[in-house]
Amino acid sequence: MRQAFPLSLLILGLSGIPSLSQEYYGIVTAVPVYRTIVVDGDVSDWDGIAPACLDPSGDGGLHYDFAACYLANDRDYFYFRITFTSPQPYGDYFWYLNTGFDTDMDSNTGHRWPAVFGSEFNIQGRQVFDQRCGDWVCTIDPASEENLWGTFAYVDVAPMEGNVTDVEFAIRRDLVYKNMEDGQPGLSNPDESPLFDPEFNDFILVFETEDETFTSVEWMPDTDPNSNETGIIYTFAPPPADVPGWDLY
Ligand SMILES: [Ca+2]
Ligand SMILES: [Ca+2]
Ligand SMILES: [Ca+2]
Ligand SMILES: [Ca+2]
Repeated sequence: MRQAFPLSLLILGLSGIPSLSQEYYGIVTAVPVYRTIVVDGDVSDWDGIAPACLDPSGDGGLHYDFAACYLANDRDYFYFRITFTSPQPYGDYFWYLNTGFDTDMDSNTGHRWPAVFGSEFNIQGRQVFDQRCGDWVCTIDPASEENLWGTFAYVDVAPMEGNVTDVEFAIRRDLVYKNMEDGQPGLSNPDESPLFDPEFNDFILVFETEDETFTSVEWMPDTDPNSNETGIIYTFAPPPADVPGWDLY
């Protein structure tokens, strides 16, 4: 069940002055950005887009320390970019870094994280995992290297090799919970419902990294010290208004 987000939090998020990283904690509201991004590892196409969140240095996990993230969308894709505090080996240890999506904006549904956050799906590397049942991966078949660890869809990611400061991602807005053509991985609920419900225009995402025991170490945004909440509210930006067509006259 999707819940309306408490108005007080929305007001807090909107009134925050996005100048100091200390202010990016708890629930953060991103400014919607309509832009098409090429996922090629070159971040020049993000020029002029302000960070949706900044993060302190030194609070990272085993391999990764978040510094910032950037968000955008066009008609077909949601794009995000993670910036690390220094060059870090994204493609070599991506299973220590997760991006969770709370698409019903209800922290009590989906997979409950150590923070107050309930994700319906999660992205790790190029892989997308169904978490609507509450488990880490909602599959019938046990996860294995052969069944791609429960992956049911892929996103575009670059770069996937070397030490990098920035990683670009693109996920199709029309993805559905559906088994792949080869039958993998055996989703427990392949109901073909959309990941991003077209009835709603917004969702919450969070970035997380872990230590060597896969224990959550850092979050972006940092959790609210009082409520343990975290997440960035993103609302899909509409396409730029069409220039009035002279052919109408
Ligand atoms: Ca690019
Ligand atoms: Ca950090
Ligand atoms: Ca949820
Ligand atoms: Ca952090």
